[in-house]
Amino acid sequence: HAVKIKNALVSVYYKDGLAPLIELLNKYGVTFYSTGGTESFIKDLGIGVERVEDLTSYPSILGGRVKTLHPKVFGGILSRRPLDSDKEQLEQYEIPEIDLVIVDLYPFEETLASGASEEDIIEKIDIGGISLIRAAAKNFNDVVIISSKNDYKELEEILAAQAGVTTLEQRKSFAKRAFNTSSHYDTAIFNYFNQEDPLPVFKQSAQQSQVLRYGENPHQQGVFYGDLDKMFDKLNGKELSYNNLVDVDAAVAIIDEFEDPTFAILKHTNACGVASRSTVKEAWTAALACDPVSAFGGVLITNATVDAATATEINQLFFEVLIAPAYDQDAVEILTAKKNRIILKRNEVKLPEQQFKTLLNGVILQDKDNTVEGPDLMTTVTEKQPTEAQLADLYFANKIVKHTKSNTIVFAKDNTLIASGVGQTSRVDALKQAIEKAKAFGFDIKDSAMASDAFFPFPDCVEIAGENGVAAVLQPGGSIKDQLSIDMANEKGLAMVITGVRHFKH
Ligand code: 93A
Repeated sequence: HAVKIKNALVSVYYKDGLAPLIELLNKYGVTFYSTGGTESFIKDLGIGVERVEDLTSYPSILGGRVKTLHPKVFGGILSRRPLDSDKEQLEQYEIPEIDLVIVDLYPFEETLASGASEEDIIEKIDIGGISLIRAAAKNFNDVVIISSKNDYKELEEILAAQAGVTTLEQRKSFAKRAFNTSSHYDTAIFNYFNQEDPLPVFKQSAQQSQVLRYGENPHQQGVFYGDLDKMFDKLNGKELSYNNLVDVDAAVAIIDEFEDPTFAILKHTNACGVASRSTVKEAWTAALACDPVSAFGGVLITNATVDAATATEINQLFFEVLIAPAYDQDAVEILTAKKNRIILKRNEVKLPEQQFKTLLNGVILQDKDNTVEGPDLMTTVTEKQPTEAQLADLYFANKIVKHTKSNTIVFAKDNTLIASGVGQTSRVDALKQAIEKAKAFGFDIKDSAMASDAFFPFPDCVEIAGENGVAAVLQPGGSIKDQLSIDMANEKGLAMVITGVRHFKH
Protein backbone atom coordinates (compact mmCIF):
# COMPACT_ATOMS: atom_id res chain seq x y z
CA HIS A 1 0.00 0.00 0.00
CA ALA A 2 1.00 3.60 -0.59
CA VAL A 3 2.18 5.63 2.41
CA LYS A 4 2.18 9.41 2.55
CA ILE A 5 4.95 10.70 4.79
CA LYS A 6 3.64 12.94 7.59
CA ASN A 7 6.38 12.73 10.25
CA ALA A 8 10.10 12.13 9.76
CA LEU A 9 12.83 11.46 12.29
CA VAL A 10 16.21 12.70 11.10
CA SER A 11 19.48 11.97 12.90
CA VAL A 12 22.57 12.11 10.74
CA TYR A 13 26.25 12.34 11.58
CA TYR A 14 27.41 13.90 8.31
CA LYS A 15 24.94 16.47 7.05
CA ASP A 16 26.22 16.79 3.48
CA GLY A 17 23.70 16.04 0.74
CA LEU A 18 20.78 16.22 3.17
CA ALA A 19 19.44 19.72 2.40
CA PRO A 20 17.63 19.00 -0.91
CA LEU A 21 15.80 16.03 0.61
CA ILE A 22 14.71 18.01 3.68
CA GLU A 23 13.57 20.88 1.48
CA LEU A 24 11.54 18.55 -0.71
CA LEU A 25 9.95 16.83 2.30
CA ASN A 26 9.13 20.26 3.70
CA LYS A 27 7.24 21.05 0.51
CA TYR A 28 5.08 17.99 1.14
CA GLY A 29 4.28 19.34 4.63
CA VAL A 30 6.34 16.78 6.55
CA THR A 31 6.97 17.43 10.28
CA PHE A 32 10.57 16.84 11.35
CA TYR A 33 11.83 15.45 14.65
CA SER A 34 15.55 15.65 15.15
CA THR A 35 18.58 15.28 17.44
CA GLY A 36 21.00 18.09 18.46
CA GLY A 37 23.31 18.70 15.51
CA THR A 38 20.79 17.64 12.89
CA GLU A 39 18.12 19.84 14.46
CA SER A 40 20.40 22.91 14.15
CA PHE A 41 21.13 21.97 10.55
CA ILE A 42 17.42 21.83 9.64
CA LYS A 43 16.70 25.04 11.54
CA ASP A 44 19.50 26.75 9.58
CA LEU A 45 17.67 25.80 6.38
CA GLY A 46 14.81 27.96 7.70
CA ILE A 47 12.62 24.91 8.21
CA GLY A 48 10.70 24.14 11.39
CA VAL A 49 11.84 21.13 13.43
CA GLU A 50 10.77 19.50 16.72
CA ARG A 51 13.45 18.46 19.20
CA VAL A 52 13.49 14.76 20.08
CA GLU A 53 14.18 15.98 23.64
CA ASP A 54 10.82 17.77 23.67
CA LEU A 55 9.10 14.67 22.34
CA THR A 56 10.59 12.39 25.01
CA SER A 57 10.65 15.02 27.78
CA TYR A 58 14.19 13.82 28.43
CA PRO A 59 17.44 15.59 27.62
CA SER A 60 20.15 13.85 25.65
CA ILE A 61 22.16 12.23 28.46
CA LEU A 62 25.52 10.53 29.11
CA GLY A 63 27.28 12.81 26.63
CA GLY A 64 24.89 11.83 23.85
CA ARG A 65 25.00 8.07 24.45
CA VAL A 66 21.24 8.16 25.05
CA LYS A 67 19.35 10.62 22.86
CA THR A 68 16.79 8.74 20.81
CA LEU A 69 16.49 5.52 22.82
CA HIS A 70 12.99 6.08 24.16
CA PRO A 71 9.51 4.51 23.73
CA LYS A 72 8.16 7.84 22.48
CA VAL A 73 10.54 7.54 19.54
CA PHE A 74 10.53 3.79 18.96
CA GLY A 75 6.80 3.42 19.57
CA GLY A 76 6.05 5.75 16.68
CA ILE A 77 8.43 3.86 14.38
CA LEU A 78 7.41 0.33 15.30
CA SER A 79 3.62 0.66 15.61
CA ARG A 80 1.65 -1.46 13.16
CA ARG A 81 -0.71 1.01 11.50
CA PRO A 82 -3.40 -1.56 10.66
CA LEU A 83 -3.60 -2.78 14.31
CA ASP A 84 -6.22 -0.98 16.39
CA SER A 85 -4.47 -1.95 19.62
CA ASP A 86 -1.21 -0.32 18.45
CA LYS A 87 -3.12 2.77 17.38
CA GLU A 88 -4.88 3.01 20.76
CA GLN A 89 -1.59 2.77 22.62
CA LEU A 90 -0.01 5.53 20.51
CA GLU A 91 -2.97 7.75 21.41
CA GLN A 92 -2.84 6.75 25.07
CA TYR A 93 0.86 7.64 25.38
CA GLU A 94 0.74 10.59 22.95
CA ILE A 95 3.26 9.11 20.54
CA PRO A 96 3.37 10.49 16.98
CA GLU A 97 3.57 7.99 14.12
CA ILE A 98 6.95 8.26 12.38
CA ASP A 99 6.74 7.30 8.69
CA LEU A 100 10.28 8.15 7.62
CA VAL A 101 13.61 7.67 9.42
CA ILE A 102 16.83 9.13 8.04
CA VAL A 103 20.07 8.11 9.75
CA ASP A 104 23.75 8.48 9.00
CA LEU A 105 25.59 6.40 11.59
CA TYR A 106 28.59 7.41 13.69
CA PRO A 107 31.58 6.79 11.39
CA PHE A 108 32.99 3.72 13.16
CA GLU A 109 35.18 2.42 10.30
CA GLU A 110 36.51 5.87 9.49
CA THR A 111 37.43 6.49 13.15
CA LEU A 112 39.13 3.11 13.34
CA ALA A 113 41.07 3.78 10.13
CA SER A 114 42.21 7.18 11.45
CA GLY A 115 44.23 5.45 14.18
CA ALA A 116 42.11 6.91 17.00
CA SER A 117 42.41 5.71 20.60
CA GLU A 118 40.36 2.77 21.82
CA GLU A 119 38.19 5.14 23.83
CA ASP A 120 37.36 7.21 20.72
CA ILE A 121 36.72 4.11 18.64
CA ILE A 122 34.33 2.64 21.22
CA GLU A 123 32.50 5.95 21.50
CA LYS A 124 31.83 5.72 17.75
CA ILE A 125 29.82 2.51 18.15
CA ASP A 126 26.41 3.89 17.30
CA ILE A 127 23.62 2.42 19.43
CA GLY A 128 20.65 4.70 18.96
CA GLY A 129 21.19 5.17 15.22
CA ILE A 130 21.54 1.46 14.51
CA SER A 131 18.38 0.81 16.56
CA LEU A 132 16.48 3.44 14.60
CA ILE A 133 17.59 1.82 11.37
CA ARG A 134 16.62 -1.68 12.46
CA ALA A 135 13.27 -0.60 13.88
CA ALA A 136 12.27 1.37 10.79
CA ALA A 137 13.44 -1.41 8.46
CA LYS A 138 11.50 -4.02 10.45
CA ASN A 139 8.37 -1.91 10.03
CA PHE A 140 8.85 -1.37 6.26
CA ASN A 141 5.16 -2.09 5.91
CA ASP A 142 4.49 1.46 7.11
CA VAL A 143 7.86 3.20 7.39
CA VAL A 144 10.55 4.37 4.96
CA ILE A 145 14.14 3.88 6.14
CA ILE A 146 17.00 5.87 4.64
CA SER A 147 20.13 4.39 6.20
CA SER A 148 22.74 5.94 3.99
CA LYS A 149 23.25 9.17 2.12
CA ASN A 150 23.57 7.05 -1.05
CA ASP A 151 19.78 6.69 -0.89
CA TYR A 152 18.85 10.40 -0.59
CA LYS A 153 18.65 10.94 -4.35
CA GLU A 154 16.48 7.89 -4.94
CA LEU A 155 13.96 8.93 -2.30
CA GLU A 156 13.84 12.43 -3.78
CA GLU A 157 13.10 10.96 -7.20
CA ILE A 158 10.40 8.66 -5.83
CA LEU A 159 8.72 11.45 -3.90
CA ALA A 160 8.80 13.80 -6.87
CA ALA A 161 7.43 11.16 -9.23
CA GLN A 162 4.75 9.88 -6.85
CA ALA A 163 3.57 13.10 -5.17
CA GLY A 164 5.18 12.38 -1.80
CA VAL A 165 4.01 8.77 -1.59
CA THR A 166 6.05 5.51 -1.43
CA THR A 167 5.00 2.00 -2.39
CA LEU A 168 5.44 -1.13 -0.29
CA GLU A 169 7.93 -2.50 -2.78
CA GLN A 170 10.04 0.64 -2.52
CA ARG A 171 9.96 0.58 1.29
CA LYS A 172 10.97 -3.06 1.30
CA SER A 173 13.89 -2.29 -1.01
CA PHE A 174 15.06 0.49 1.35
CA ALA A 175 14.68 -1.96 4.26
CA LYS A 176 16.92 -4.48 2.48
CA ARG A 177 19.59 -1.82 2.09
CA ALA A 178 19.12 -0.82 5.74
CA PHE A 179 19.91 -4.34 6.93
CA ASN A 180 22.88 -4.31 4.56
CA THR A 181 24.03 -1.13 6.33
CA SER A 182 23.47 -2.55 9.82
CA SER A 183 25.09 -5.91 9.10
CA HIS A 184 28.07 -4.25 7.45
CA TYR A 185 28.40 -1.88 10.43
CA ASP A 186 28.20 -4.67 13.01
CA THR A 187 30.63 -6.83 11.04
CA ALA A 188 33.15 -3.98 11.15
CA ILE A 189 32.67 -3.73 14.93
CA PHE A 190 32.95 -7.51 15.34
CA ASN A 191 36.17 -7.50 13.34
CA TYR A 192 37.61 -4.80 15.62
CA PHE A 193 37.03 -7.09 18.61
CA ASN A 194 38.14 -10.15 16.66
CA GLN A 195 41.23 -8.99 14.81
CA GLU A 196 42.88 -12.40 14.87
CA ASP A 197 40.11 -13.96 12.78
CA PRO A 198 38.17 -11.21 10.96
CA LEU A 199 35.11 -11.92 8.83
CA PRO A 200 35.25 -10.93 5.17
CA VAL A 201 33.54 -7.57 4.67
CA PHE A 202 31.94 -7.06 1.31
CA LYS A 203 31.56 -3.63 -0.15
CA GLN A 204 28.43 -2.04 1.18
CA SER A 205 26.19 -1.67 -1.81
CA ALA A 206 23.13 -3.53 -2.96
CA GLN A 207 24.67 -3.99 -6.40
CA GLN A 208 27.69 -5.82 -5.00
CA SER A 209 25.85 -9.00 -4.21
CA GLN A 210 23.02 -10.76 -5.88
CA VAL A 211 20.99 -13.60 -4.47
CA LEU A 212 20.74 -16.27 -7.14
CA ARG A 213 17.61 -18.28 -7.82
CA TYR A 214 19.55 -21.23 -6.38
CA GLY A 215 23.01 -22.74 -6.37
CA GLU A 216 24.25 -25.56 -8.57
CA ASN A 217 20.97 -27.41 -7.87
CA PRO A 218 17.56 -26.18 -6.74
CA HIS A 219 18.03 -27.42 -3.16
CA GLN A 220 21.24 -25.36 -2.78
CA GLN A 221 21.15 -21.62 -2.05
CA GLY A 222 23.48 -19.32 -3.94
CA VAL A 223 24.72 -15.74 -3.97
CA PHE A 224 27.01 -13.92 -6.38
CA TYR A 225 29.38 -11.33 -4.90
CA GLY A 226 30.57 -8.91 -7.53
CA ASP A 227 29.26 -6.36 -9.99
CA LEU A 228 27.67 -8.05 -12.99
CA ASP A 229 26.18 -4.77 -14.24
CA LYS A 230 29.70 -3.51 -14.75
CA MET A 231 30.74 -6.61 -16.71
CA PHE A 232 27.71 -6.92 -18.96
CA ASP A 233 24.77 -5.01 -20.38
CA LYS A 234 21.94 -7.51 -20.50
CA LEU A 235 20.01 -7.02 -23.73
CA ASN A 236 17.60 -9.86 -23.15
CA GLY A 237 16.64 -12.78 -20.98
CA LYS A 238 16.17 -13.99 -17.42
CA GLU A 239 18.68 -13.66 -14.61
CA LEU A 240 21.96 -15.53 -14.90
CA SER A 241 21.87 -18.69 -12.80
CA TYR A 242 24.71 -20.10 -10.73
CA ASN A 243 25.63 -22.56 -13.49
CA ASN A 244 25.32 -19.85 -16.15
CA LEU A 245 27.79 -17.72 -14.19
CA VAL A 246 30.28 -20.57 -13.95
CA ASP A 247 30.04 -21.15 -17.71
CA VAL A 248 30.14 -17.45 -18.55
CA ASP A 249 33.36 -17.14 -16.54
CA ALA A 250 34.90 -20.04 -18.47
CA ALA A 251 33.67 -18.56 -21.76
CA VAL A 252 35.25 -15.18 -21.04
CA ALA A 253 38.53 -16.85 -20.11
CA ILE A 254 38.82 -18.91 -23.30
CA ILE A 255 37.72 -16.23 -25.77
CA ASP A 256 40.35 -13.84 -24.45
CA GLU A 257 43.03 -16.18 -25.86
CA PHE A 258 42.05 -15.27 -29.42
CA GLU A 259 42.52 -12.19 -31.59
CA ASP A 260 40.96 -13.06 -34.97
CA PRO A 261 37.15 -13.26 -35.11
CA THR A 262 36.44 -16.33 -33.01
CA PHE A 263 33.43 -18.16 -31.65
CA ALA A 264 33.54 -20.57 -28.73
CA ILE A 265 30.69 -22.79 -27.55
CA LEU A 266 30.90 -24.10 -23.99
CA LYS A 267 29.08 -26.73 -22.01
CA HIS A 268 29.82 -27.20 -18.31
CA THR A 269 32.88 -24.95 -18.65
CA ASN A 270 34.47 -26.99 -21.46
CA ALA A 271 34.62 -25.89 -25.08
CA CYS A 272 32.67 -28.14 -27.45
CA GLY A 273 33.36 -25.83 -30.40
CA VAL A 274 35.98 -23.19 -31.14
CA ALA A 275 36.91 -21.65 -34.47
CA SER A 276 38.75 -18.55 -35.69
CA ARG A 277 37.93 -17.19 -39.16
CA SER A 278 38.09 -13.95 -41.08
CA THR A 279 34.38 -13.28 -40.44
CA VAL A 280 32.23 -13.84 -37.38
CA LYS A 281 29.65 -15.84 -39.36
CA GLU A 282 32.25 -18.29 -40.64
CA ALA A 283 33.66 -18.63 -37.13
CA TRP A 284 30.17 -19.44 -35.80
CA THR A 285 29.47 -22.07 -38.47
CA ALA A 286 32.83 -23.78 -37.96
CA ALA A 287 32.54 -23.72 -34.15
CA LEU A 288 29.06 -25.25 -34.24
CA ALA A 289 30.16 -28.02 -36.62
CA CYS A 290 32.60 -29.41 -34.05
CA ASP A 291 29.86 -30.90 -31.87
CA PRO A 292 26.34 -29.63 -32.61
CA VAL A 293 24.88 -32.13 -30.14
CA SER A 294 26.77 -30.72 -27.15
CA ALA A 295 26.16 -27.16 -28.35
CA PHE A 296 22.45 -27.54 -27.49
CA GLY A 297 21.79 -25.44 -24.39
CA GLY A 298 25.33 -24.10 -24.38
CA VAL A 299 26.99 -20.78 -23.62
CA LEU A 300 28.19 -18.98 -26.75
CA ILE A 301 30.86 -16.32 -26.86
CA THR A 302 32.58 -14.29 -29.54
CA ASN A 303 35.17 -11.53 -29.59
CA ALA A 304 33.59 -9.93 -32.69
CA THR A 305 30.49 -7.86 -33.43
CA VAL A 306 27.47 -10.07 -34.12
CA ASP A 307 25.75 -9.05 -37.36
CA ALA A 308 22.26 -9.92 -38.58
CA ALA A 309 23.43 -12.78 -40.83
CA THR A 310 25.24 -14.45 -37.93
CA ALA A 311 22.34 -13.78 -35.56
CA THR A 312 19.99 -15.55 -37.96
CA GLU A 313 22.23 -18.62 -37.90
CA ILE A 314 22.67 -18.58 -34.12
CA ASN A 315 18.93 -18.18 -33.73
CA GLN A 316 18.38 -21.71 -35.02
CA LEU A 317 20.13 -23.18 -31.99
CA PHE A 318 18.66 -23.50 -28.52
CA PHE A 319 21.21 -21.87 -26.24
CA GLU A 320 21.40 -20.41 -22.72
CA VAL A 321 23.66 -17.38 -23.04
CA LEU A 322 25.26 -15.42 -25.87
CA ILE A 323 28.10 -12.99 -25.12
CA ALA A 324 29.64 -10.53 -27.55
CA PRO A 325 31.42 -7.19 -27.28
CA ALA A 326 28.88 -5.63 -29.68
CA TYR A 327 25.79 -6.38 -31.75
CA ASP A 328 24.40 -4.71 -34.85
CA GLN A 329 20.94 -3.30 -34.16
CA ASP A 330 19.17 -5.72 -36.53
CA ALA A 331 21.03 -8.62 -34.87
CA VAL A 332 19.64 -7.54 -31.48
CA GLU A 333 16.12 -7.59 -32.90
CA ILE A 334 16.58 -11.13 -34.18
CA LEU A 335 18.18 -12.41 -30.99
CA THR A 336 15.75 -10.84 -28.53
CA ALA A 337 12.65 -12.30 -30.17
CA LYS A 338 12.67 -15.25 -27.76
CA LYS A 339 12.34 -13.94 -24.24
CA ASN A 340 14.27 -16.42 -22.11
CA ARG A 341 17.60 -16.43 -23.90
CA ILE A 342 20.22 -14.34 -22.19
CA ILE A 343 21.99 -11.92 -24.53
CA LEU A 344 24.93 -10.08 -22.97
CA LYS A 345 27.01 -7.25 -24.30
CA ARG A 346 30.38 -7.55 -22.64
CA ASN A 347 32.06 -4.40 -21.40
CA GLU A 348 35.78 -3.98 -21.04
CA VAL A 349 36.49 -4.75 -17.39
CA LYS A 350 39.83 -5.75 -15.97
CA LEU A 351 39.43 -9.09 -14.22
CA PRO A 352 41.29 -10.28 -11.10
CA GLU A 353 44.54 -12.09 -11.76
CA GLN A 354 44.06 -14.51 -8.90
CA GLN A 355 41.35 -16.97 -7.97
CA PHE A 356 40.00 -18.36 -4.70
CA LYS A 357 38.42 -21.67 -3.89
CA THR A 358 37.13 -22.82 -0.52
CA LEU A 359 38.23 -26.20 0.71
CA LEU A 360 38.31 -28.09 3.99
CA ASN A 361 38.08 -25.39 6.64
CA GLY A 362 39.85 -22.73 4.61
CA VAL A 363 40.49 -21.18 1.23
CA ILE A 364 43.16 -21.59 -1.40
CA LEU A 365 44.32 -18.73 -3.56
CA GLN A 366 46.34 -18.95 -6.75
CA ASP A 367 47.41 -16.90 -9.75
CA LYS A 368 45.30 -17.57 -12.80
CA ASP A 369 46.91 -19.64 -15.56
CA ASN A 370 47.61 -16.60 -17.67
CA THR A 371 50.07 -17.74 -20.33
CA VAL A 372 49.98 -19.85 -23.45
CA GLU A 373 53.28 -20.76 -25.02
CA GLY A 374 53.54 -19.72 -28.64
CA PRO A 375 55.62 -21.46 -31.31
CA ASP A 376 58.78 -19.71 -30.04
CA LEU A 377 58.56 -21.73 -26.83
CA MET A 378 57.96 -25.11 -28.48
CA THR A 379 61.04 -27.28 -28.62
CA THR A 380 60.95 -30.01 -31.24
CA VAL A 381 62.18 -33.31 -29.80
CA THR A 382 61.55 -35.59 -32.79
CA GLU A 383 63.38 -36.24 -36.05
CA LYS A 384 60.43 -34.79 -37.87
CA GLN A 385 60.02 -31.00 -37.63
CA PRO A 386 56.49 -29.59 -37.51
CA THR A 387 55.60 -27.33 -40.45
CA GLU A 388 54.62 -23.68 -39.90
CA ALA A 389 50.96 -24.65 -40.33
CA GLN A 390 51.31 -27.49 -37.82
CA LEU A 391 52.96 -25.16 -35.31
CA ALA A 392 50.01 -22.79 -35.70
CA ASP A 393 47.57 -25.67 -35.16
CA LEU A 394 49.50 -26.80 -32.07
CA TYR A 395 49.38 -23.27 -30.67
CA PHE A 396 45.62 -23.10 -31.31
CA ALA A 397 45.10 -26.52 -29.68
CA ASN A 398 47.21 -25.52 -26.68
CA LYS A 399 44.98 -22.47 -26.06
CA ILE A 400 41.97 -24.74 -25.84
CA VAL A 401 43.65 -27.46 -23.78
CA LYS A 402 44.49 -24.85 -21.17
CA HIS A 403 40.80 -24.07 -20.62
CA THR A 404 39.56 -27.66 -20.64
CA LYS A 405 39.12 -29.91 -17.62
CA SER A 406 41.96 -32.38 -17.05
CA ASN A 407 42.80 -34.92 -18.25
CA THR A 408 42.30 -33.58 -21.70
CA ILE A 409 43.40 -34.16 -25.28
CA VAL A 410 42.54 -31.61 -27.97
CA PHE A 411 42.67 -32.04 -31.76
CA ALA A 412 42.80 -28.94 -33.92
CA LYS A 413 43.33 -28.07 -37.55
CA ASP A 414 43.12 -24.84 -39.53
CA ASN A 415 42.09 -22.71 -36.52
CA THR A 416 39.29 -25.09 -35.64
CA LEU A 417 38.69 -27.40 -32.71
CA ILE A 418 38.07 -30.82 -34.24
CA ALA A 419 37.42 -32.80 -31.08
CA SER A 420 38.48 -33.07 -27.46
CA GLY A 421 38.38 -35.57 -24.65
CA VAL A 422 37.59 -33.75 -21.43
CA GLY A 423 37.83 -34.43 -17.72
CA GLN A 424 38.84 -38.07 -17.96
CA THR A 425 40.59 -39.95 -15.18
CA SER A 426 43.22 -41.29 -17.57
CA ARG A 427 44.92 -39.55 -20.47
CA VAL A 428 44.42 -42.48 -22.80
CA ASP A 429 40.66 -42.35 -22.08
CA ALA A 430 40.66 -38.65 -22.99
CA LEU A 431 42.42 -39.50 -26.26
CA LYS A 432 39.98 -42.31 -27.08
CA GLN A 433 37.02 -40.06 -26.33
CA ALA A 434 38.42 -37.35 -28.61
CA ILE A 435 38.92 -39.83 -31.46
CA GLU A 436 35.38 -41.18 -31.05
CA LYS A 437 33.89 -37.68 -31.03
CA ALA A 438 35.84 -36.63 -34.13
CA LYS A 439 34.49 -39.65 -35.98
CA ALA A 440 30.94 -39.09 -34.73
CA PHE A 441 30.84 -35.59 -36.21
CA GLY A 442 32.52 -36.42 -39.49
CA PHE A 443 36.06 -35.22 -38.79
CA ASP A 444 39.27 -36.98 -39.60
CA ILE A 445 42.10 -36.48 -37.13
CA LYS A 446 44.55 -37.46 -39.82
CA ASP A 447 47.06 -34.59 -40.34
CA SER A 448 45.65 -32.73 -37.33
CA ALA A 449 47.54 -31.31 -34.36
CA MET A 450 47.10 -32.86 -30.93
CA ALA A 451 47.73 -31.14 -27.59
CA SER A 452 47.84 -32.69 -24.14
CA ASP A 453 47.44 -30.64 -20.92
CA ALA A 454 50.11 -32.69 -19.14
CA PHE A 455 52.88 -35.13 -20.00
CA PHE A 456 52.31 -38.67 -21.31
CA PRO A 457 53.18 -41.13 -18.54
CA PHE A 458 53.43 -43.93 -21.11
CA PRO A 459 53.96 -44.07 -24.87
CA ASP A 460 50.43 -45.43 -25.45
CA CYS A 461 48.83 -42.06 -26.36
CA VAL A 462 51.50 -41.28 -28.97
CA GLU A 463 51.14 -44.80 -30.36
CA ILE A 464 47.37 -44.38 -30.82
CA ALA A 465 47.87 -40.89 -32.28
CA GLY A 466 50.39 -42.28 -34.79
CA GLU A 467 48.06 -45.09 -35.81
CA ASN A 468 45.36 -42.49 -36.52
CA GLY A 469 47.60 -40.37 -38.71
CA VAL A 470 48.01 -37.37 -36.36
CA ALA A 471 50.70 -35.07 -37.77
CA ALA A 472 52.07 -33.29 -34.72
CA VAL A 473 51.80 -33.55 -30.95
CA LEU A 474 52.31 -30.93 -28.23
CA GLN A 475 52.92 -31.80 -24.61
CA PRO A 476 54.68 -30.14 -21.67
CA GLY A 477 57.07 -33.05 -21.08
CA GLY A 478 58.50 -33.87 -17.68
CA SER A 479 57.72 -37.57 -17.35
CA ILE A 480 60.57 -39.89 -16.46
CA LYS A 481 59.35 -41.86 -19.45
CA ASP A 482 59.38 -38.90 -21.90
CA GLN A 483 61.96 -40.70 -24.02
CA LEU A 484 59.61 -43.63 -24.61
CA SER A 485 56.97 -41.25 -26.02
CA ILE A 486 59.59 -39.50 -28.15
CA ASP A 487 60.86 -42.84 -29.49
CA MET A 488 57.28 -43.81 -30.31
CA ALA A 489 56.73 -40.51 -32.16
CA ASN A 490 59.88 -41.17 -34.23
CA GLU A 491 58.75 -44.71 -34.95
CA LYS A 492 55.32 -43.50 -36.13
CA GLY A 493 56.74 -40.56 -38.09
CA LEU A 494 55.14 -37.85 -35.92
CA ALA A 495 56.50 -34.45 -35.02
CA MET A 496 56.49 -33.70 -31.30
CA VAL A 497 57.11 -30.45 -29.45
CA ILE A 498 57.65 -29.96 -25.76
CA THR A 499 56.65 -26.68 -24.05
CA GLY A 500 57.74 -27.25 -20.45
CA VAL A 501 54.46 -25.69 -19.22
CA ARG A 502 51.73 -27.88 -17.80
CA HIS A 503 48.09 -26.75 -17.97
CA PHE A 504 46.17 -28.79 -15.43
CA LYS A 505 42.65 -27.59 -14.80
CA HIS A 506 41.07 -29.55 -12.01
O1 93A B 1 25.20 7.60 21.10
S1 93A B 1 24.11 7.03 20.36
O2 93A B 1 24.24 5.65 20.07
N1 93A B 1 22.74 7.20 21.19
C1 93A B 1 21.56 7.55 20.64
O3 93A B 1 20.52 7.45 21.33
C2 93A B 1 21.53 8.04 19.28
N2 93A B 1 20.51 8.45 18.52
C3 93A B 1 21.02 8.85 17.32
N3 93A B 1 23.94 7.86 18.99
C4 93A B 1 22.71 8.18 18.53
N4 93A B 1 22.36 8.70 17.31
C5 93A B 1 23.32 9.06 16.26
O4 93A B 1 23.61 10.46 16.45
C6 93A B 1 22.87 8.97 14.84
O5 93A B 1 23.07 7.69 14.26
C7 93A B 1 23.71 10.04 14.14
O6 93A B 1 24.93 9.47 13.67
C8 93A B 1 24.03 11.05 15.22
C9 93A B 1 23.34 12.37 14.97
O7 93A B 1 23.57 13.23 16.03
P1 93A B 1 23.31 14.80 15.88
O8 93A B 1 21.97 14.98 15.23
O9 93A B 1 23.34 15.34 17.30
O10 93A B 1 24.41 15.37 15.04
